[in-house]
Amino acid sequence: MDSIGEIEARALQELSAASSKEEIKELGVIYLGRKGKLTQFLRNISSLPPEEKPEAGKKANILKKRLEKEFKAAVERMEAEEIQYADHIDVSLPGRPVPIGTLHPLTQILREICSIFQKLGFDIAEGPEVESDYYNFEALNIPKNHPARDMQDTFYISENIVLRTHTSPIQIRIMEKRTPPVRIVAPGKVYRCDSDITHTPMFHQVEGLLVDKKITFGDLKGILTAFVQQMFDEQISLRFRPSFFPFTEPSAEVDILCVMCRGKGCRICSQTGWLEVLGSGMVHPAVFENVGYDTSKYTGFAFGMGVERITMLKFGIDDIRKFFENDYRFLRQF
Ligand code: 2NL
Repeated sequence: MDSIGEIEARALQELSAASSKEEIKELGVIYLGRKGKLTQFLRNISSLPPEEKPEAGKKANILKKRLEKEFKAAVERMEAEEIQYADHIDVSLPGRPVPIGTLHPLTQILREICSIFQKLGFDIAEGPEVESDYYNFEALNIPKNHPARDMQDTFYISENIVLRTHTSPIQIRIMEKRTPPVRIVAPGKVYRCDSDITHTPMFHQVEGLLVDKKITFGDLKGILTAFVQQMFDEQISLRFRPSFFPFTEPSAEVDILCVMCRGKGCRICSQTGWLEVLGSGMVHPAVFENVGYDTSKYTGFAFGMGVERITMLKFGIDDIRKFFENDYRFLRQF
């Protein structure tokens, strides 16, 4: 049988050579386990000559305590080291996949609208969201008593400063700077003091303007028909329905045959069989006069559409507020 001194020397030497928690645990079994060397030694004490028993028992118990302590300390040192190395990068590991996002459905449709008009020869124009009363209303022939100017409908910053209620001011600013021909689309955020299932205080609009010599209502019909066919479907039925805007005369609303019921009448189209997609008209001479265009030389048409409305029709979305809740489960579907 090994002497207690030999067991001690071997155990400590093997412990100092151990390089993992697992090895240390194995040593624990070899020395302190049920059939371990030290356990065995303690069991064999009974067979020693009586005068050696007390001394051997005492030494063996001291060593048992010491080894237990040393093994425990060694495991703790290993664990501390593991934590220390935990933030070292293992370049051989495969990378964690980063989920790929999608463009917001409104961004997708806004870009698609702009892209169709760019192919038809229009340039993109942008402008400020905080506007003067002049650019937002006055220049557009919207009279002082018009309901759109009411505090109930428009966000006022001060008496003469508003959040733009449409992107028309962009077009006024461009016309002030350039002489015809002008062919632009003006996309952007607009603001109205309104909130329910079909209205949000901020929404998106794309307006368009074409001014040149000899522009007629026929040009308006041609361009807007081409747009609607590319946006929805080549075979779509559409109609131009008389309407009114202070900044166009004559004015027309463009409707498409209801995508849900194909004209039969349903909840989506309020039983009319038709869905309104944009507003349009020949630019009112008063607007041209405000920007210094000669109305005997130039005519033009303009139009405007709500991006949320077009997106809801395209993707079959029934509640405008879903666009702004930023619920990824909703947004990732498009
Ligand atoms: C709609 C209708 C429209 C315009 C916008 C416009 C701009 C200028 C001059 C004349 Cl600078 N008109 N814009 C014209 C007709 C309709 O928008 O339903 N928008 C959502």
